[in-house]
Amino acid sequence: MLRYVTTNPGKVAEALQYLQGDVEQLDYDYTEVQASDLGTIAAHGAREAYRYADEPVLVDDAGLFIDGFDGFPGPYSSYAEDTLGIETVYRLAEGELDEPRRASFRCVLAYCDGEGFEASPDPVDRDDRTAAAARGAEQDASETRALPVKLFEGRVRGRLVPPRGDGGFGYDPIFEHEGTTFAEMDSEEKNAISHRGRALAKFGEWFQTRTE
Ligand code: ITT
Ligand code: NA
Repeated sequence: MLRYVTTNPGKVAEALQYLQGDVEQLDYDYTEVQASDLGTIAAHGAREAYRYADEPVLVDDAGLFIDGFDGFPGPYSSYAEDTLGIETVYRLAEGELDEPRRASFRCVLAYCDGEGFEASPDPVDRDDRTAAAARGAEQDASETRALPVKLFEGRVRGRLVPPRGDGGFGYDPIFEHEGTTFAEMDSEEKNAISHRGRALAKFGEWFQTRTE
């Protein structure tokens, strides 16, 4: 069973809607390494999550990249949401940037199934994340680097607007694409055009040929 690794129920709703039945959430908070690109963070997370789960995993790292802020908050989007909140992120953009306040959402999916990798023989207690993390940290670094990971990226362009809509999650209410905010779409509509939907489409295509 493929595990969609995230602590974010909003992502799960979209991934399950898209992948339909072949996937289950793994609510595992992998270490987010400090890096300026989502791919590095996701790849690292996928290796760690695979070691933890010992099952095929798909890690989803996403963020909002504001053009006029040189891509900020980007990989720090989660931190900016927790500390400032999305309304303040919008107001900062409104105060500093002229219209249209262009931005993109990006999503990188990282797949790892341990191919070419011998998993640790001792079983991982799934209820003990600290022990699992400690065990992970003890793994030899070269062995970790050898774990193959496949990346799939999706992007969507839009502009920042005052918050509208009750759907979606995160920055969706302040991100408008062709006149509609992502929070004004249901998950099917959002998936059809979103960064995550595009990444999921690429993954789905590849995964299907792989399992045929
Ligand atoms: P996991 O790492 O456990 O998956 P997270 O919510 O921390 O959950 P990210 O680090 O990828 O996930 O998220 C970065 C931020 O971007 C966070 O504040 C999310 O709410 C936001 N975000 C991610 N995808 C989004 C989307 O499709 N629409 C709006 N905001 C999104
Ligand atoms: Na995260």
